[in-house]
Amino acid sequence: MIDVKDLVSYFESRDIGFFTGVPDSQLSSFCDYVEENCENIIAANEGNALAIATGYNLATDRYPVVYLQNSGLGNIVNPVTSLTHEKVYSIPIIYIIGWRGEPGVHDEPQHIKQGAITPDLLDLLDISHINITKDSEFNELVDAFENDFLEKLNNGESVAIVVSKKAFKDYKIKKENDNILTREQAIQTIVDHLTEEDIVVSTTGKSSRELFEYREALNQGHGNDFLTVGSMGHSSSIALGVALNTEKKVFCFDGDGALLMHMGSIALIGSKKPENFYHVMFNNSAHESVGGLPTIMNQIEIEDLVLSCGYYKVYNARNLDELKEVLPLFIKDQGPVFLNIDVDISSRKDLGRPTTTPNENKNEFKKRLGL
Ligand SMILES: Cc1ncc(C[n+]2csc(CCOP(=O)(O)OP(=O)(O)O)c2C)c(N)n1
Repeated sequence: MIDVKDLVSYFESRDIGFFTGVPDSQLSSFCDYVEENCENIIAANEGNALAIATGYNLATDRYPVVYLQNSGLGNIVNPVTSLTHEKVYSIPIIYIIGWRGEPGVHDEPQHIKQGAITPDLLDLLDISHINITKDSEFNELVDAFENDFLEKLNNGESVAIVVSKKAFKDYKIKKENDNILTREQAIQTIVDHLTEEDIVVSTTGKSSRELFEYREALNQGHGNDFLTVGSMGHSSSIALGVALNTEKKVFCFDGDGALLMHMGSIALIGSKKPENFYHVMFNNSAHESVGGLPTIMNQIEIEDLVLSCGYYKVYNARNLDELKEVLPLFIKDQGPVFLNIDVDISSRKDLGRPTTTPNENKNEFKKRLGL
């Protein structure tokens, strides 16, 4: 196991002190530590982080650190191949990558393919990498940098530390906001107001897990719900594609981190104006599902943002009473409309995961749409 404090101290001894990325549960000790102690920018998406890191390097000549879950590798492929690669601008980057779906380690379906191709993908991108596991010693990492990586960085190449489960010692900072409603209460309250006809497209992380568990508890089946278990940030675009092709009401259950990740989608929804589109955002201004580090959503005037994109109306709820009051109005309104629900940064410790496969869910969902 590696103490994140030792790793960051080592970086500092080599004049490496700028961090940017998207939080990951497997990297939570590292992410918490740099958030508390270092210059750190939590980016909207991983490509965004890489671009910020590039600007930092251009302006300082120092090596930036970009951290991400391996799901985010897809978001960096374009800026790696067309911006930072040696064949383009040769920007040296140190990546810290959480390895979900590592072969031989049990994980969820959305991580399996990306987990299997992670080392090969890094090879294809010409990013040298070292894997650290719970058995790794700090010295191995230092040796890799001293004997190999620092020289590569000096030549404009990029390097990566690929982090297996439990490779970092625990380090945790407290995260809370002033909200009182839980995301799970909000999800259950909305589901209670939906009809058998209404469709839900839910976002990546615990929102989809909470929705799945509530449908289980109600014995309603899962055919009305498309769970966007991977592809963070895309649930609203999936919902748009569905809404434009069905007469049913389509509810997107979004997270603030997910909405920020691909915020262009709300401009598209606002311009296409599907009248059956109901966008709900569970707003904790945090990436709760992966440890609770902040997003910048609480610095945004959501109403101005969404209305300027072309939505007709924005509703707000800060507690259960307000939610119960606005829900009937929201659901009766003509879309696209938006409901911002302020929720706390918490989830149940014993929250389960979908017990049916993504393909089973997809087939049920399509059947419900009449296919
Ligand atoms: C492209 C990509 N990057 C990162 C992740 C890891 N990840 C899963 S859920 C999540 C946080 C989601 O935050 P938000 O949308 O605000 O929802 P919350 O968990 O707070 O309800 C992250 C970063 C991912 N699945 N995919």
